[in-house]
Amino acid sequence: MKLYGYWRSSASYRTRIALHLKELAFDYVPVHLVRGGGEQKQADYKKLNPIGLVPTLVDGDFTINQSLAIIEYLDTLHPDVRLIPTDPQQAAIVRMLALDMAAELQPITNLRVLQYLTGTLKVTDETRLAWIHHWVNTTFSAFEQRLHQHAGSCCVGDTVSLADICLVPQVYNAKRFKVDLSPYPKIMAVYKHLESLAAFQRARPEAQPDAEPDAKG
Ligand SMILES: N[C@@H](CCC(=O)N[C@@H](CS)C(=O)NCC(=O)O)C(=O)O
Repeated sequence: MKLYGYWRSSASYRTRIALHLKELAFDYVPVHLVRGGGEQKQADYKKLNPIGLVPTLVDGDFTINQSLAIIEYLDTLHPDVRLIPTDPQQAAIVRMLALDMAAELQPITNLRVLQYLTGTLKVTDETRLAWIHHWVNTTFSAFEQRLHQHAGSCCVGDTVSLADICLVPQVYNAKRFKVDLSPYPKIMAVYKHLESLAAFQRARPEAQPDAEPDAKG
């Protein structure tokens, strides 16, 4: 399998975590999201993903985009380590938490949205940062409450699931943009536990071959 991604992309990060949890071998193909205006927008890459976003998974002659679709595909093919529970209610809770991160928060803090804010709408860097902080805090406040209802050491009980896979990259981003995370002790306790797991460590942005030198470690 081949995974086209970018070290700091949260959707790529999710997919890498899933692949490592399932111990599936893959070749990682970096797509630089900034250099030259963004390789994701070039015609060659758009043959793989017309939306011009990473990640893309290529499995033999099958090509698929959208990290959640990729992860569900892997979960169906390789169910030994289940990322979405079989119990319908538990599965719905896992998907609800995953979508809080992947559908409500990530898209409005994505690179192209931020570039539109500063490039086209000419907002200042300070306003752009205020936008990020506002949406992280709005989503994390609700998520913190959800975790009080559902979490153990992981987002849902003590079993790693798609919810955890979606949470970790958003906490990484929040830290990157220096959001104060002290109001979210439950999120941070779950994050700390997940960070200690080998699959999450292998998937970390800094551990990827395309990580920028000063970020490696
Ligand atoms: N819903 C998509 C989101 C993909 C996405 O937003 N990818 C970002 C990186 S996390 C990207 O490629 N951004 C490039 C850009 O905004 O131009 C998924 O889960 O795969």
